[in-house]
Amino acid sequence: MDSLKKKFAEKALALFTELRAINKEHGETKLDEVVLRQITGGARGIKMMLWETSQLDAQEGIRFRGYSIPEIKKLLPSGPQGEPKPEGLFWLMLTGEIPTEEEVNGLTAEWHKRSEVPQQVFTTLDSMPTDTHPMTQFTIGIMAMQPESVFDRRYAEGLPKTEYWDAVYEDSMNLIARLPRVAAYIYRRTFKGGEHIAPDHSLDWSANFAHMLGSDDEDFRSLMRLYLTIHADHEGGNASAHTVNLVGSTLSDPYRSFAAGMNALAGPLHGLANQEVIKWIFEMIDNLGTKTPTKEQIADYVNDTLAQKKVIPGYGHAVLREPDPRFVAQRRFAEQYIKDSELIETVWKIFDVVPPILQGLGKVKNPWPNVDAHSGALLVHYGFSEYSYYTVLFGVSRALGVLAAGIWSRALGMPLERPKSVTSDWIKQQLK
Ligand code: HAX
Repeated sequence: MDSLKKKFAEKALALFTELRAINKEHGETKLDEVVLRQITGGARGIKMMLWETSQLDAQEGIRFRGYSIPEIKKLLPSGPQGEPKPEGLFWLMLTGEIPTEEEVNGLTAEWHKRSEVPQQVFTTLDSMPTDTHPMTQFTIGIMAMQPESVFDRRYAEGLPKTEYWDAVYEDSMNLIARLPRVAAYIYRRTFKGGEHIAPDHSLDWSANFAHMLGSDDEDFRSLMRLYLTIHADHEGGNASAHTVNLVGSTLSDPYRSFAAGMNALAGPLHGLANQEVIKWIFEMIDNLGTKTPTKEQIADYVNDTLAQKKVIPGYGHAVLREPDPRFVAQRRFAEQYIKDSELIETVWKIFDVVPPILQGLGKVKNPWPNVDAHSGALLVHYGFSEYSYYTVLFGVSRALGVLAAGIWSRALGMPLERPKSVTSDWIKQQLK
């Protein structure tokens, strides 16, 4: 048993026992209320699932096992330039403990050991037209690995409930180990004429991914470490995480549940917003005929977009009510590593211009930027301007959070998810 699995087993067994006792004693305790607006308004704020790996506060933003982004940047083992390694975050999400350098290096080695991608994945991807959207290729690539599922095989052999988590752990570790290779393969076949780059196992998970994408730039490696860390988890209610949780609760294996979640991430109101942001900025630049638009020009363009009944991508959030700390972390990265980028200056000007305009509409609950408002400009700076690929990067990172949470769900014996729906007639009856 690898050391992370051993540590997780101890923690999970203790929490399983504790939760059972809490449930027994307080199972009928009322913790919250639901109002009609929540039922008809996308279930905002309704508490209905357990999610151990992170929690989101509307003002403060995300905390991973209690640690904010600035705290994990300081505390997690990092690459040479100080950006945290996502391996460390995965360890933290599973154990609640900040790992040592040695534990993180051990996890990197474990993922390298498991990283061999079955040939059928490449054959399947190669059968797809190269202009297939990268997110479609990504879910196809994930599903092409499903025949390898340890959970699926062991369940068919009669896996007892108490061992579900063990098989889900194996699948999750294998998936995370292989995703960068699959994702890089999609990038190179779609945009680089199919000239693939072999993995380099002397590098950590993020730097190896950067290498297979085609960059060995030290700054880009650092960006990838930060990017893959901060996109990993955003509590359980967001569409991709919730989808993985729902599908996983049917005991569909991690390949199937993760692929389902990636189809949710591929929606423009969710993860695909990262491609929409840069597309919108490029179109603005084209329309205005300048790479250095003034704030007045940007304001006119924003108003034009709104007049066309479209949203401003990268702004707003279903939970957050302040600028997203993931946006702020990316801005800090740009300030530290990147000098004189007209595109990044434009992203910052948009940040000055958009919130008051959205506020002025009187209906937008959060006028501030979210994680997707900044990421594209950073990627373009390092030569990755193929924006239809951006959500795949998000997806590779999101695997860490949702798969860690999936291991927790099976270890805690979470049942089939099955909330209640109602009809409009039922609502009218209740209001009488
Ligand atoms: N531009 C224009 N209008 C916006 C807006 C924006 N950025 N954000 C919200 N609104 C509008 C809504 O469309 C809604 O209008 P209607 O009443 O006419 O339907 C109104 O303001 C109220 O919406 P809300 O309650 O403030 O926001 P929601 O919780 O319903 O939606 C969204 C949250 C993120 C979907 C929304 O803010 C949005 O569409 N933003 C742009 C797309 C985006 O950036 N998505 C990424 C979000 C973060 C994420 O998941 N990343 O992966």
